[in-house]
Amino acid sequence: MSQLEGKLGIVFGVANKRSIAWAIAQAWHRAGARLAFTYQGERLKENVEELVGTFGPDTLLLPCDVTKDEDIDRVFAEVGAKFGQLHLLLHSVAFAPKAALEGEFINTSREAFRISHDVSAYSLIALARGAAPLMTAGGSIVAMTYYGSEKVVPHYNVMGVAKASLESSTRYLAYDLGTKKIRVNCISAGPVNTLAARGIAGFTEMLNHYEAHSPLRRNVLPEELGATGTFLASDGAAAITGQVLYVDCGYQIMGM
Ligand code: NAD
Ligand code: 0WE
Repeated sequence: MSQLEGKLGIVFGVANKRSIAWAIAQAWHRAGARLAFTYQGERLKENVEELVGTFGPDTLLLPCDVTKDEDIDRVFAEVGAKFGQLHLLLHSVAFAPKAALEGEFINTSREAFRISHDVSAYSLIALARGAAPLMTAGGSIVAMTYYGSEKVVPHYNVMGVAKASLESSTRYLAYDLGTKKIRVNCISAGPVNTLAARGIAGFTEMLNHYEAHSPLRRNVLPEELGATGTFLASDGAAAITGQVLYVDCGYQIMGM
């Protein structure tokens, strides 16, 4: 019951109670981990404060825009001061300008490409570099990805290309950090109705499509992403690194 007893972790990407990051954070917390959290900016502060408060009044909560090196530096300085060490890091952050997810991929602007890759892929490298010096007893870094990285999902567009970069970065980071016993893996989730999904035209149809065509004939539940996140963070996954684990009710195996 206490797979993560004594582990110290940091979570990036909680926006509200529907966030995948919140589902995984709750699972990590229930498994015994002590967690710090970051939020993107003032707009989300109150929301995240309220959620994180349920883990106790002294839960470390810091602002962090992952496109700002100074924010990242400050976060790891403060986590180092408070925890002294770190075992777990969750990367559950993605963003592409809305217009890039609406039109055709061929019209992706240089700026939309840059922003998508900076927020959704480069940030994993920067966060891993910040966390590694604190992961002195080894660690587990988990990032969230999606199938649109390997197959064309209409309108996912530049986010698919950024997720391909995130998954490849996971492998290169796993190689660099392996000697320090730090593992780096991705969870590729099937569609989940979160803030990031809500604005997407046709998202309900996508949920229906997975329900009709995935081997398990249903959609993934947030608590199932939490359970996989806990497994990857645990010593049961001690020999697993550089992988993309599909938690999608089997959808990814289908050819038709
Ligand atoms: P969400 O909106 O709850 O989470 C996205 C998070 O990214 C938010 O907390 C937001 O504040 C953060 N973020 C965006 N730009 C940022 C920046 N510059 N600095 C710091 N934080 C920033 O939505 P979610 O669906 O929980 O998404 C979490 C992750 O899961 C993303 O990587 C997403 O690609 C991935 N994912 C989502 C689904 C899905 O269907 N919802 C499926 C597979 C993978
Ligand atoms: O990774 C994602 C979505 C990430 C995302 C969502 C938004 C919406 C609001 C990134 N940037 C933005 N920018 C915004 O302005 N998913 C896996 C969910 C998702 O998004 C899709 C999907 C799926 C699935 C977009 C098109 C098609 C399918």
